[in-house]
Amino acid sequence: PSNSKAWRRPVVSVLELGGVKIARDDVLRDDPTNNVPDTIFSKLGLQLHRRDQHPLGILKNAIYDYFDTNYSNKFDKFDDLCPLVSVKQNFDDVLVPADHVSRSYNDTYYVDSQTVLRCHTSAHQAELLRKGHTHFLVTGDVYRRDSIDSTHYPVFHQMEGFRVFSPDEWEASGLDGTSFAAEDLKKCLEGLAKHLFGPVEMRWVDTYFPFTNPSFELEIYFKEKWLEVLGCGVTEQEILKRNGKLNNVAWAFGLGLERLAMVLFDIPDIRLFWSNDERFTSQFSKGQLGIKFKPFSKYPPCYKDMSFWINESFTENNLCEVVRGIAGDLVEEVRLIDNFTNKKGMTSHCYRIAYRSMERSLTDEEINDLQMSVREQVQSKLNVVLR
Ligand code: FA5
Ligand code: MG
Repeated sequence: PSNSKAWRRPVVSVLELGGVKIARDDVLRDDPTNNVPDTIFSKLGLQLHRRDQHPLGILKNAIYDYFDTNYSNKFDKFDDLCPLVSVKQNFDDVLVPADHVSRSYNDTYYVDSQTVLRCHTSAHQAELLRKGHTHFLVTGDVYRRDSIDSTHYPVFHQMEGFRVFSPDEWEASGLDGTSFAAEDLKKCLEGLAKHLFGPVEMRWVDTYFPFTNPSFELEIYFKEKWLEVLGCGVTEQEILKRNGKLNNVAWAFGLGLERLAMVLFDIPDIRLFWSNDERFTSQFSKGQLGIKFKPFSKYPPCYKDMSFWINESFTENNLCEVVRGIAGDLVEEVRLIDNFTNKKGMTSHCYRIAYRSMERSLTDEEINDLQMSVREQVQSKLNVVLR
Protein backbone atom coordinates (compact mmCIF):
# COMPACT_ATOMS: atom_id res chain seq x y z
CA PRO A 1 0.00 0.00 0.00
CA SER A 2 1.40 3.40 0.93
CA ASN A 3 5.09 3.99 1.49
CA SER A 4 4.32 6.19 4.48
CA LYS A 5 5.90 3.61 6.76
CA ALA A 6 9.32 3.84 5.17
CA TRP A 7 10.07 7.41 6.13
CA ARG A 8 8.99 6.92 9.69
CA ARG A 9 11.36 4.04 10.22
CA PRO A 10 14.25 5.33 12.30
CA VAL A 11 17.67 5.21 10.74
CA VAL A 12 19.35 4.59 14.07
CA SER A 13 20.33 1.10 15.09
CA VAL A 14 21.72 1.90 18.52
CA LEU A 15 19.93 4.16 20.98
CA GLU A 16 21.33 5.65 24.14
CA LEU A 17 18.60 5.55 26.77
CA GLY A 18 19.43 6.95 30.16
CA GLY A 19 23.10 6.17 29.74
CA VAL A 20 22.30 2.63 28.57
CA LYS A 21 23.09 1.58 24.99
CA ILE A 22 20.29 -0.41 23.39
CA ALA A 23 20.33 -1.96 19.93
CA ARG A 24 17.31 -1.72 17.67
CA ASP A 25 17.00 -5.50 17.62
CA ASP A 26 16.85 -5.56 21.41
CA VAL A 27 13.58 -3.67 21.27
CA LEU A 28 11.97 -4.67 17.95
CA ARG A 29 12.00 -8.44 17.98
CA ASP A 30 9.95 -10.89 16.03
CA ASP A 31 8.89 -12.73 19.12
CA PRO A 32 5.45 -13.42 20.57
CA THR A 33 6.40 -11.81 23.90
CA ASN A 34 7.13 -8.53 22.09
CA ASN A 35 4.40 -6.13 20.99
CA VAL A 36 6.40 -2.95 20.33
CA PRO A 37 5.68 -1.58 16.83
CA ASP A 38 8.00 0.56 14.71
CA THR A 39 5.94 3.69 15.35
CA ILE A 40 6.69 3.41 19.05
CA PHE A 41 10.33 2.46 18.61
CA SER A 42 10.85 5.60 16.53
CA LYS A 43 9.88 7.75 19.55
CA LEU A 44 12.38 6.19 21.94
CA GLY A 45 15.18 8.48 23.02
CA LEU A 46 13.61 11.71 21.71
CA GLN A 47 13.21 13.07 25.27
CA LEU A 48 11.00 16.04 24.44
CA HIS A 49 11.00 16.92 28.15
CA ARG A 50 14.72 17.73 28.00
CA ARG A 51 14.37 20.40 25.29
CA ASP A 52 14.27 23.84 26.89
CA GLN A 53 12.43 25.39 23.92
CA HIS A 54 9.76 22.68 23.73
CA PRO A 55 6.49 23.22 25.63
CA LEU A 56 7.18 20.08 27.70
CA GLY A 57 10.68 21.27 28.62
CA ILE A 58 9.40 24.75 29.46
CA LEU A 59 6.72 23.19 31.67
CA LYS A 60 9.19 20.86 33.39
CA ASN A 61 11.45 23.81 34.23
CA ALA A 62 8.49 25.83 35.54
CA ILE A 63 7.55 22.97 37.87
CA TYR A 64 11.18 22.71 39.03
CA ASP A 65 11.02 26.44 39.83
CA TYR A 66 7.91 25.93 41.94
CA PHE A 67 9.58 23.23 44.05
CA ASP A 68 12.87 25.13 44.33
CA THR A 69 11.08 28.28 45.51
CA ASN A 70 8.63 26.71 47.94
CA TYR A 71 10.62 23.94 49.59
CA SER A 72 13.75 24.53 51.59
CA ASN A 73 14.29 20.78 51.49
CA LYS A 74 15.43 20.41 47.87
CA PHE A 75 13.81 17.80 45.64
CA ASP A 76 16.33 15.60 43.81
CA LYS A 77 15.60 15.72 40.08
CA PHE A 78 15.87 12.92 37.54
CA ASP A 79 14.95 13.25 33.87
CA ASP A 80 17.17 10.71 32.16
CA LEU A 81 16.22 7.33 33.64
CA CYS A 82 15.95 4.55 31.07
CA PRO A 83 12.34 3.93 29.90
CA LEU A 84 13.00 0.19 29.55
CA VAL A 85 12.22 -1.24 32.96
CA SER A 86 11.49 -4.65 34.41
CA VAL A 87 7.98 -5.96 35.02
CA LYS A 88 9.00 -5.91 38.67
CA GLN A 89 9.82 -2.19 38.64
CA ASN A 90 6.76 -1.18 36.62
CA PHE A 91 4.21 -3.32 38.48
CA ASP A 92 5.35 -5.48 41.43
CA ASP A 93 7.31 -2.75 43.22
CA VAL A 94 4.21 -0.52 43.26
CA LEU A 95 1.91 -3.37 44.39
CA VAL A 96 -0.04 -3.75 41.12
CA PRO A 97 -1.97 -7.03 41.58
CA ALA A 98 -0.97 -10.00 39.40
CA ASP A 99 -4.30 -9.93 37.53
CA HIS A 100 -4.56 -6.13 37.05
CA VAL A 101 -5.53 -5.10 33.48
CA SER A 102 -2.63 -2.67 33.20
CA ARG A 103 -0.26 -5.65 33.04
CA SER A 104 -1.92 -7.08 29.93
CA TYR A 105 -0.43 -7.07 26.42
CA ASN A 106 -3.47 -5.04 25.46
CA ASP A 107 -2.44 -2.12 27.69
CA THR A 108 1.36 -2.27 27.96
CA TYR A 109 4.27 -2.51 25.51
CA TYR A 110 6.40 -5.55 26.31
CA VAL A 111 9.95 -5.85 24.97
CA ASP A 112 10.03 -9.39 26.32
CA SER A 113 8.09 -11.24 29.01
CA GLN A 114 10.09 -9.55 31.82
CA THR A 115 10.78 -6.10 30.29
CA VAL A 116 8.36 -3.30 29.41
CA LEU A 117 8.41 0.27 28.18
CA ARG A 118 7.43 1.92 31.49
CA CYS A 119 3.76 2.86 31.54
CA HIS A 120 4.28 5.37 34.36
CA THR A 121 7.11 7.12 36.16
CA SER A 122 5.99 5.36 39.36
CA ALA A 123 8.24 2.53 38.09
CA HIS A 124 11.17 4.40 39.68
CA GLN A 125 9.73 5.02 43.16
CA ALA A 126 11.13 1.93 44.88
CA GLU A 127 14.69 2.10 43.53
CA LEU A 128 15.03 5.80 44.45
CA LEU A 129 13.68 5.18 47.95
CA ARG A 130 16.16 2.36 48.40
CA LYS A 131 18.97 4.67 47.33
CA GLY A 132 17.97 6.96 50.19
CA HIS A 133 16.11 9.75 48.35
CA THR A 134 13.26 11.23 50.38
CA HIS A 135 12.23 14.19 48.17
CA PHE A 136 12.36 13.61 44.41
CA LEU A 137 10.94 14.45 40.98
CA VAL A 138 11.25 12.00 38.07
CA THR A 139 10.38 13.18 34.56
CA GLY A 140 10.23 10.81 31.61
CA ASP A 141 8.54 9.47 28.51
CA VAL A 142 5.97 6.76 29.23
CA TYR A 143 4.24 4.32 26.89
CA ARG A 144 0.74 2.89 26.76
CA ARG A 145 -1.49 1.13 24.30
CA ASP A 146 -4.53 3.39 24.42
CA SER A 147 -7.39 4.97 22.48
CA ILE A 148 -6.91 7.78 19.93
CA ASP A 149 -8.25 11.28 20.42
CA SER A 150 -7.01 14.81 21.07
CA THR A 151 -5.89 14.10 24.66
CA HIS A 152 -4.52 10.53 24.33
CA TYR A 153 -1.28 9.46 22.64
CA PRO A 154 0.62 6.16 23.02
CA VAL A 155 3.78 7.98 24.11
CA PHE A 156 3.46 10.81 26.60
CA HIS A 157 5.36 12.31 29.50
CA GLN A 158 4.89 12.21 33.23
CA MET A 159 6.54 13.79 36.22
CA GLU A 160 6.53 11.77 39.41
CA GLY A 161 6.80 13.59 42.72
CA PHE A 162 7.58 11.86 46.01
CA ARG A 163 7.96 13.23 49.51
CA VAL A 164 8.72 11.29 52.70
CA PHE A 165 7.79 12.68 56.13
CA SER A 166 9.30 11.71 59.45
CA PRO A 167 7.10 11.34 62.58
CA ASP A 168 8.09 14.69 64.12
CA GLU A 169 6.65 16.45 61.05
CA TRP A 170 3.08 15.24 61.60
CA GLU A 171 3.09 14.69 65.37
CA ALA A 172 3.20 18.44 66.03
CA SER A 173 0.12 18.96 63.81
CA GLY A 174 -2.27 16.87 65.93
CA LEU A 175 -3.26 14.93 62.77
CA ASP A 176 -2.47 11.30 62.05
CA GLY A 177 0.28 10.73 59.47
CA THR A 178 -2.07 9.85 56.62
CA SER A 179 -4.35 12.88 57.03
CA PHE A 180 -1.33 15.12 57.41
CA ALA A 181 0.25 13.83 54.19
CA ALA A 182 -3.04 14.02 52.25
CA GLU A 183 -3.54 17.62 53.31
CA ASP A 184 0.04 18.59 52.47
CA LEU A 185 -0.22 16.86 49.08
CA LYS A 186 -3.36 18.75 48.07
CA LYS A 187 -1.89 22.03 49.21
CA CYS A 188 1.28 21.35 47.23
CA LEU A 189 -0.59 20.54 44.00
CA GLU A 190 -3.11 23.38 44.33
CA GLY A 191 -0.13 25.69 44.81
CA LEU A 192 1.50 24.24 41.70
CA ALA A 193 -1.66 24.79 39.66
CA LYS A 194 -1.79 28.39 40.84
CA HIS A 195 1.90 28.88 40.02
CA LEU A 196 1.36 27.57 36.48
CA PHE A 197 -2.09 28.83 35.56
CA GLY A 198 -3.16 31.51 37.99
CA PRO A 199 -6.86 31.17 38.67
CA VAL A 200 -8.29 28.10 36.95
CA GLU A 201 -11.38 25.97 37.48
CA MET A 202 -10.40 22.64 39.03
CA ARG A 203 -11.78 19.82 41.17
CA TRP A 204 -10.54 16.81 43.17
CA VAL A 205 -11.97 13.39 42.35
CA ASP A 206 -11.52 10.32 44.60
CA THR A 207 -10.02 7.36 42.76
CA TYR A 208 -8.07 4.14 43.21
CA PHE A 209 -4.40 3.31 42.64
CA PRO A 210 -2.76 0.14 44.00
CA PHE A 211 0.15 2.18 45.36
CA THR A 212 -1.67 4.95 47.25
CA ASN A 213 -4.50 5.21 49.76
CA PRO A 214 -6.35 7.52 49.77
CA SER A 215 -5.97 8.35 46.07
CA PHE A 216 -7.08 11.40 44.11
CA GLU A 217 -7.16 12.82 40.61
CA LEU A 218 -7.13 16.49 39.75
CA GLU A 219 -9.27 17.70 36.86
CA ILE A 220 -9.14 21.07 35.15
CA TYR A 221 -11.93 22.61 33.09
CA PHE A 222 -10.57 22.93 29.54
CA LYS A 223 -12.42 23.39 26.24
CA GLU A 224 -15.86 22.73 27.76
CA LYS A 225 -14.77 19.48 29.44
CA TRP A 226 -13.18 18.25 32.67
CA LEU A 227 -9.65 17.11 31.78
CA GLU A 228 -7.79 14.72 34.10
CA VAL A 229 -4.28 16.10 34.54
CA LEU A 230 -2.75 14.05 37.38
CA GLY A 231 -3.10 11.17 39.82
CA CYS A 232 -1.79 11.21 43.40
CA GLY A 233 -2.21 9.93 46.92
CA VAL A 234 -0.71 8.86 50.22
CA THR A 235 1.82 6.07 49.59
CA GLU A 236 0.89 2.57 50.74
CA GLN A 237 2.80 1.71 53.91
CA GLU A 238 3.96 -1.57 52.34
CA ILE A 239 6.06 0.33 49.76
CA LEU A 240 7.80 2.35 52.46
CA LYS A 241 8.34 -0.71 54.62
CA ARG A 242 9.92 -2.70 51.77
CA ASN A 243 12.31 0.12 50.98
CA GLY A 244 13.69 1.01 54.38
CA LYS A 245 11.20 3.69 55.50
CA LEU A 246 9.23 1.74 58.10
CA ASN A 247 8.37 4.61 60.44
CA ASN A 248 7.56 7.20 57.80
CA VAL A 249 4.61 8.46 55.80
CA ALA A 250 4.83 9.72 52.21
CA TRP A 251 2.85 11.22 49.38
CA ALA A 252 3.30 10.73 45.64
CA PHE A 253 1.90 12.20 42.45
CA GLY A 254 2.12 11.57 38.71
CA LEU A 255 1.54 14.59 36.46
CA GLY A 256 0.41 14.19 32.84
CA LEU A 257 2.73 16.76 31.30
CA GLU A 258 1.01 16.99 27.89
CA ARG A 259 -2.35 17.58 29.57
CA LEU A 260 -0.93 20.36 31.75
CA ALA A 261 0.88 21.90 28.78
CA MET A 262 -2.34 21.81 26.72
CA VAL A 263 -4.04 23.90 29.38
CA LEU A 264 -1.05 26.18 29.94
CA PHE A 265 -0.33 27.02 26.30
CA ASP A 266 -3.79 26.41 24.86
CA ILE A 267 -2.60 23.54 22.65
CA PRO A 268 -5.67 21.87 21.15
CA ASP A 269 -4.29 18.49 20.04
CA ILE A 270 -1.74 16.18 21.69
CA ARG A 271 -0.16 15.24 18.33
CA LEU A 272 1.25 18.76 18.07
CA PHE A 273 3.89 17.99 20.72
CA TRP A 274 5.58 15.73 18.15
CA SER A 275 5.45 18.25 15.31
CA ASN A 276 8.63 19.57 13.73
CA ASP A 277 6.63 22.18 11.82
CA GLU A 278 8.24 25.55 12.47
CA ARG A 279 4.82 27.13 12.71
CA PHE A 280 4.49 25.13 15.93
CA THR A 281 8.04 25.01 17.30
CA SER A 282 8.82 28.70 16.71
CA GLN A 283 5.96 29.80 18.97
CA PHE A 284 7.68 28.64 22.17
CA SER A 285 10.81 29.86 23.87
CA LYS A 286 12.83 28.98 26.93
CA GLY A 287 11.33 30.15 30.21
CA GLN A 288 8.24 31.72 28.60
CA LEU A 289 5.10 30.58 30.39
CA GLY A 290 2.65 33.23 29.23
CA ILE A 291 2.48 32.16 25.58
CA LYS A 292 -0.83 31.11 24.01
CA PHE A 293 -0.50 28.90 20.98
CA LYS A 294 -1.96 30.39 17.78
CA PRO A 295 -3.27 27.58 15.55
CA PHE A 296 -1.70 28.17 12.15
CA SER A 297 -4.65 26.89 10.26
CA LYS A 298 -7.26 24.24 10.59
CA TYR A 299 -7.32 21.92 7.60
CA PRO A 300 -10.54 20.07 6.95
CA PRO A 301 -11.05 16.66 8.59
CA CYS A 302 -12.21 13.67 6.63
CA TYR A 303 -14.38 11.00 8.25
CA LYS A 304 -14.46 7.35 7.23
CA ASP A 305 -16.82 4.84 8.84
CA MET A 306 -16.06 1.16 9.03
CA SER A 307 -18.33 -1.62 10.33
CA PHE A 308 -17.35 -5.17 11.18
CA TRP A 309 -18.37 -8.21 13.18
CA ILE A 310 -15.99 -8.54 16.10
CA ASN A 311 -14.63 -11.73 17.70
CA GLU A 312 -13.77 -12.45 21.35
CA SER A 313 -10.20 -11.24 20.94
CA PHE A 314 -11.12 -7.85 19.47
CA THR A 315 -9.99 -4.79 21.44
CA GLU A 316 -10.14 -1.10 20.68
CA ASN A 317 -6.44 -0.66 21.55
CA ASN A 318 -5.51 -3.22 18.87
CA LEU A 319 -7.66 -1.37 16.34
CA CYS A 320 -6.05 1.94 17.26
CA GLU A 321 -2.58 0.52 16.82
CA VAL A 322 -3.41 -0.79 13.34
CA VAL A 323 -4.78 2.63 12.36
CA ARG A 324 -1.82 4.49 13.88
CA GLY A 325 0.62 2.12 12.15
CA ILE A 326 -0.83 3.07 8.77
CA ALA A 327 -1.89 6.67 9.16
CA GLY A 328 0.60 7.85 11.79
CA ASP A 329 -0.24 11.33 13.04
CA LEU A 330 -2.77 11.84 10.24
CA VAL A 331 -5.33 10.09 12.43
CA GLU A 332 -7.06 12.45 14.81
CA GLU A 333 -9.68 10.25 16.41
CA VAL A 334 -11.03 6.70 16.38
CA ARG A 335 -14.49 6.56 17.87
CA LEU A 336 -17.10 3.83 18.34
CA ILE A 337 -20.33 5.22 16.92
CA ASP A 338 -22.52 2.11 16.78
CA ASN A 339 -22.58 -1.19 18.62
CA PHE A 340 -25.22 -3.94 18.46
CA THR A 341 -25.64 -7.69 18.86
CA ASN A 342 -27.92 -9.61 16.49
CA LYS A 343 -30.21 -12.57 17.27
CA LYS A 344 -27.42 -15.02 16.49
CA GLY A 345 -25.27 -13.36 19.15
CA MET A 346 -22.87 -11.72 16.69
CA THR A 347 -21.68 -8.25 17.71
CA SER A 348 -21.10 -5.49 15.20
CA HIS A 349 -19.06 -2.34 15.79
CA CYS A 350 -19.02 0.74 13.66
CA TYR A 351 -15.99 3.01 14.10
CA ARG A 352 -15.60 6.49 12.74
CA ILE A 353 -12.02 7.43 11.88
CA ALA A 354 -11.20 11.13 11.60
CA TYR A 355 -8.22 11.89 9.37
CA ARG A 356 -6.72 15.33 9.48
CA SER A 357 -3.25 16.70 9.06
CA MET A 358 -2.23 19.62 11.23
CA GLU A 359 0.15 20.82 8.53
CA ARG A 360 -1.60 20.58 5.16
CA SER A 361 -4.74 19.57 3.28
CA LEU A 362 -5.03 15.87 2.57
CA THR A 363 -6.13 14.73 -0.88
CA ASP A 364 -9.10 12.40 -1.38
CA GLU A 365 -6.80 9.93 -3.05
CA GLU A 366 -4.42 9.86 -0.12
CA ILE A 367 -7.22 9.32 2.39
CA ASN A 368 -8.83 6.62 0.28
CA ASP A 369 -5.48 4.82 0.11
CA LEU A 370 -5.08 5.03 3.87
CA GLN A 371 -8.61 3.82 4.51
CA MET A 372 -8.14 0.94 2.05
CA SER A 373 -5.01 -0.18 3.92
CA VAL A 374 -6.78 0.18 7.23
CA ARG A 375 -9.63 -2.03 6.00
CA GLU A 376 -7.21 -4.67 4.72
CA GLN A 377 -5.13 -4.79 7.87
CA VAL A 378 -8.07 -4.63 10.26
CA GLN A 379 -9.37 -7.72 8.51
CA SER A 380 -6.07 -9.60 8.32
CA LYS A 381 -4.54 -8.63 11.66
CA LEU A 382 -7.62 -8.46 13.87
CA ASN A 383 -9.54 -11.32 12.25
CA VAL A 384 -12.80 -9.42 12.10
CA VAL A 385 -15.36 -9.65 9.30
CA LEU A 386 -15.98 -6.40 7.47
CA ARG A 387 -19.61 -5.62 6.67
C1 FA5 B 1 -0.67 7.01 36.88
O1 FA5 B 1 0.05 6.80 35.90
C2 FA5 B 1 -0.11 6.93 38.27
N1 FA5 B 1 1.20 6.33 38.24
C3 FA5 B 1 -0.08 8.35 38.85
C4 FA5 B 1 0.24 8.34 40.32
C5 FA5 B 1 1.54 8.50 40.76
C6 FA5 B 1 -0.79 8.15 41.25
C7 FA5 B 1 1.84 8.48 42.12
C8 FA5 B 1 -0.51 8.13 42.61
C9 FA5 B 1 0.81 8.30 43.02
P1 FA5 B 1 -2.80 7.60 35.45
O2 FA5 B 1 -2.84 6.32 34.69
O3 FA5 B 1 -4.10 8.19 35.83
O4 FA5 B 1 -1.97 7.41 36.81
O5 FA5 B 1 -1.96 8.65 34.60
C10 FA5 B 1 -1.55 9.90 35.17
C11 FA5 B 1 -1.82 11.02 34.18
O6 FA5 B 1 -1.20 10.77 32.92
C12 FA5 B 1 -3.30 11.20 33.83
O7 FA5 B 1 -3.95 11.95 34.82
C13 FA5 B 1 -3.22 11.95 32.51
O8 FA5 B 1 -2.98 13.33 32.75
C14 FA5 B 1 -1.97 11.37 31.88
N2 FA5 B 1 -2.29 10.35 30.84
C15 FA5 B 1 -2.74 9.09 31.02
N3 FA5 B 1 -2.89 8.44 29.83
C16 FA5 B 1 -2.51 9.32 28.88
C17 FA5 B 1 -2.41 9.25 27.42
N4 FA5 B 1 -2.70 8.13 26.73
N5 FA5 B 1 -1.99 10.37 26.76
C18 FA5 B 1 -1.67 11.49 27.45
N6 FA5 B 1 -1.72 11.61 28.79
C19 FA5 B 1 -2.13 10.54 29.50
MG1 MG C 1 -6.06 8.24 35.59
